[in-house]
Amino acid sequence: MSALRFSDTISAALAEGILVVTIDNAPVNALSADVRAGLMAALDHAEKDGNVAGVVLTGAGNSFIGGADIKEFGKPPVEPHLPDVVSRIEAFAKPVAAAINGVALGGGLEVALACHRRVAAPTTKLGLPEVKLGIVPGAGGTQRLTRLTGVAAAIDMIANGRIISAVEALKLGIIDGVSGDTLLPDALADIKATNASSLRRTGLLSVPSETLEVIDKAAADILRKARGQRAPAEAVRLVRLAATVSLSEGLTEERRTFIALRDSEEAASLRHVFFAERATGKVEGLEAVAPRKIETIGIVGTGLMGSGIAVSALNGGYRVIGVEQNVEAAAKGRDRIVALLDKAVQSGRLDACGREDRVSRLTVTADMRQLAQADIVIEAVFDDLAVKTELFQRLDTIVHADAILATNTSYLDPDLIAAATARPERVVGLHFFSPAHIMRLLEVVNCKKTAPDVLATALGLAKRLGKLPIVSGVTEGFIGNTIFSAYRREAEYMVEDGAAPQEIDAALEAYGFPMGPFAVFDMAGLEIAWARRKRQAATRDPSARYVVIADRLCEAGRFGQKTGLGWYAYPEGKRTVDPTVTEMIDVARAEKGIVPKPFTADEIVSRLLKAMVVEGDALLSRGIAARASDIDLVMINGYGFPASKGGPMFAAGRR
Ligand code: T1G
Repeated sequence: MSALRFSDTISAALAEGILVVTIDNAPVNALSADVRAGLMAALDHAEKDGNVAGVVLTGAGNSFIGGADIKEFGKPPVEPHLPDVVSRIEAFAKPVAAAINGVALGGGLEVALACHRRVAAPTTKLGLPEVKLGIVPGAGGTQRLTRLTGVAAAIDMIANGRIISAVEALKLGIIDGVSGDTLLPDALADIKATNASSLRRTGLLSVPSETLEVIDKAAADILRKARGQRAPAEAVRLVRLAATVSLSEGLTEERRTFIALRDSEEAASLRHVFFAERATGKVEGLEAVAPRKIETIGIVGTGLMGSGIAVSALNGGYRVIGVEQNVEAAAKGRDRIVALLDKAVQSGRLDACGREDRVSRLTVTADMRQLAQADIVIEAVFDDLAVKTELFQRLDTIVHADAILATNTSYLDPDLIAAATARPERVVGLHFFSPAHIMRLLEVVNCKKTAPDVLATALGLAKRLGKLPIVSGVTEGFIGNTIFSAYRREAEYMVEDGAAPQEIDAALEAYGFPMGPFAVFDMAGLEIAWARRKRQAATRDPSARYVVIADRLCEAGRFGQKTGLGWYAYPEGKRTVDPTVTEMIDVARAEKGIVPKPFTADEIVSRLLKAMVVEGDALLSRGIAARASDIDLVMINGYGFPASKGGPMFAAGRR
């Protein structure tokens, strides 16, 4: 096959009269300006060369095309624009097929949708995830996908940004075939069998008809979940439009909407989150450090946290040895873990054979010596320094020399735990967030003595567990709880200054939090923070402002939802403003001679943002957090901060 080159990233070769065009733009074959120009040049060549009977597009490496080049957003667009490339493919006189390998996402799937044939490898993933970036497909996705799948399925895929398998794509009519191991030969055979005089142009198909009831239900599901985000709602509108206007009208409206959203605050925030997530695993000095091999994970304590961690580890493909204090507790722990797996099966997240495979890799025992087989042991026992220290000293005598010891402590000082062991360099913190098998966030605590390869191993393990690892230095509360304490403190200051708890909650929910702070405190239980405040009372700075209202709620036995009374009352479980609390707040203000002043929602949000940013800046200057975007990700993934605002550090910078 003679090789042709059309740009830095686009090459081609003629195979039996078919021009096979390869997109090679590492790492994900994003549709950069060079890719777009190269594709146009390849089409020019295919058009003119009489030896070319058809074109096959495919990607080098693990992607067909990973989407438009997100790094180009925010810069002046460069021609040829993607919609022009896509329209040219669809209108091409000779047959064009997509041999889809790896991933076809966003603009990548839009290019494939404009092809006349689509064959995918069995492991291919396809999707239009633009809403996760705060935008909508901008190169025909809402109009062409709908013509293949119908409105309801297109709403589900596009407005949820759902990624699907090749098999599902075949079922939905998005692709024409799934290849065996020979994607390119299958695509060549398919295109050769295509009748060039009656090419199936997706954009010219009519939208399959469906009942309005099915469409309205799909739309309602989305709008309920969208919680004020614009992109999902716009995606629904554009998909529905495809069924009522011509292709060109639909494409024009889609492009207008895409450009408006691309330049929106929400899109800028979500792009920030996208790149922030990919920066977290990059720790200075670890580039050349080889992680240790982890095959077996020991977990001491299979209670709420330990069982969640065990399920995460089983999902990551590891062997898991859970350890409890006695046989009964071990049996209960095992039941707890298996129950979580059964729940995953019931919810359709796990199939029966996946469950069996996980159970086959699980051991729960009262015999701690079995941890000699573990490559890492994670402790999830009672959060008491003596208990954890004594445990690690026992583990020192059991685990093998290269095994890592990880503490899941939330508030204790892991340096003290490490210092009590024979090998402090192998101790690291892994602060999971409950429920540990669901929450992505994992604070990886880099202790004073933690060896670089231990930290590198912990980061690699986190990724295998499907977690979002954020490296934190050692400070009480690490990154998340430190910022959250500042947030809580400022919210209570504002109550003392004149804002009602329900006003603060309403302001934060309007901003995008699923729940305001006082509702969260009531849900988590007020006694936890109360116990910590009592612990710190002796060392608290007497000159620092201190709000007694929460203490008085606890002294009155009002611990939150679980006692039916907290900052709110919960008659029949319904959160309700309680005049008793209003009265307690008035008394507390009067004792300090505070004349309550009103707060607007924007003042409330600004003041809480500022409190988080001041704390975040302090963590950065102390080297506890490596970068501001890490702090954003912790607050988004652990504390409900709306991703559509980008996190506290980003949002404050944009205000
Ligand atoms: N543009 C630019 N860079 C990208 C990129 C993209 N679309 N996707 C990934 N990267 C970079 C990423 O920042 C990282 O860089 C490296 O590639 C590896 O990424 C018109 C407008 C494809 C499934 O939303 O989901 O098309 O850190 O660590 O785990 O309608 O990347 O190495 O410097 O994630 O193997 C739609 C986004 C765009 C897909 C690969 N497409 N990407 O996962 O690698 S909008 C998306 C992903 C659009 C059209 C609209 C994943 C992946 P660095 P990675 P991975």
